[in-house]
Amino acid sequence: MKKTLPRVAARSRDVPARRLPPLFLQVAVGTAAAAAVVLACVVAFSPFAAGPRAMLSGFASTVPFATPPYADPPPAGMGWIPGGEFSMGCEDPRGLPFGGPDPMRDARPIHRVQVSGFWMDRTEVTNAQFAAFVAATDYVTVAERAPKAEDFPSAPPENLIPGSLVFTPPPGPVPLTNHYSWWNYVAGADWRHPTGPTSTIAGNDDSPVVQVGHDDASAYAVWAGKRLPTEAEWEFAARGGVAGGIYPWGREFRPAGKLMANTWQGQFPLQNTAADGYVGVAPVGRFPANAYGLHDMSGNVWEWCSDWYRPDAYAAAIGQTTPADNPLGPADSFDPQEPDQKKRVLRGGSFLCSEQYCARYIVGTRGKAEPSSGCSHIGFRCVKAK
Ligand SMILES: [Ca+2]
Repeated sequence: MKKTLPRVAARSRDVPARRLPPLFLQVAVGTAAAAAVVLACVVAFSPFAAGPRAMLSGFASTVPFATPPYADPPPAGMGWIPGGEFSMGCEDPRGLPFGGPDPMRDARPIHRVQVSGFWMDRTEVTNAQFAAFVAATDYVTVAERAPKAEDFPSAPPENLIPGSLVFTPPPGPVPLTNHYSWWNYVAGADWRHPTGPTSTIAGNDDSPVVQVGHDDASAYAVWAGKRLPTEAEWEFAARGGVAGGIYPWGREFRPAGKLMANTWQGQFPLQNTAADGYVGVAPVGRFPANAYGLHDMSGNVWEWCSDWYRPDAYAAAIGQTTPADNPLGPADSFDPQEPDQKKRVLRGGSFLCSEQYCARYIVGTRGKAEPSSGCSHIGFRCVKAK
């Protein structure tokens, strides 16, 4: 696939940005919207939907498997996720407190899925963990490699320089319709220098590694004897056995006034008041774990999943009579917002998520990014399964 220069680059510096940030404002696809209506009915009256209705329409009870963990002792730093049958997807959150402006149409229809048991990293992969991988393998991340001229035929050679995308607050208010207003391609930004060549990860061993593309995350996972989670595994784990939760911890964004995840407070993208204690990434595990012992499944950094992204991916569930069994996602990718870019799924939102713009700290929502896209708010965690 021929890669293209981003609009901002073509307009200003003509820097080749092979790494596009995930798009948060998603456009409804007519077929997907229609499918949502159809399957909402299918699920609501499904004969295989287990248990009583949950509070939200479309969701039925989570039925965990009784399969015991297969490894003894447990893999270090990982929690056992029993697997089971659950309702996957997200209702339209608009109108909810902190629900944000997006209908999240790509997260419907809500449908039944089952996943087998697996181990999952309790936290996002840290700088120290990624450094151990690089030390052992001499791996060079995508952001550290010079873009190839054949991928960017219109770019002048002097612009084919390694770098990555860095969140940069604009100097003043900007429309929230153009995310390039707050994303800059920064030469020399990489996982060791997350916000640019003069930045460092020294002293931040326990912070999540960022500026890693999907290939980088996959390479780490192979080295660690693990793999990236499927989108279904990720959501099952994030829900913690609770059906129809809005967040990994429940249905209130701030239970008893307590902030439960590293998100954005203040006017996005100008000012983060850091009411949760952090302007940017937080060290992993600083916020409460969900019922499966997993930290930061909402917020902090986005997490790569193995699935290709399509906004209509869940339409495959229309007419299903049994739960989708360990789904791997669609066979290919298509994003109508950027049809020339293949995308992989991201989950969980990041420290940039705000009710004014993104709100993808909501547990069933979906993100996406071009696989070579390193960003200062994208990381990952791994799973281990038989
Ligand atoms: Ca996260």
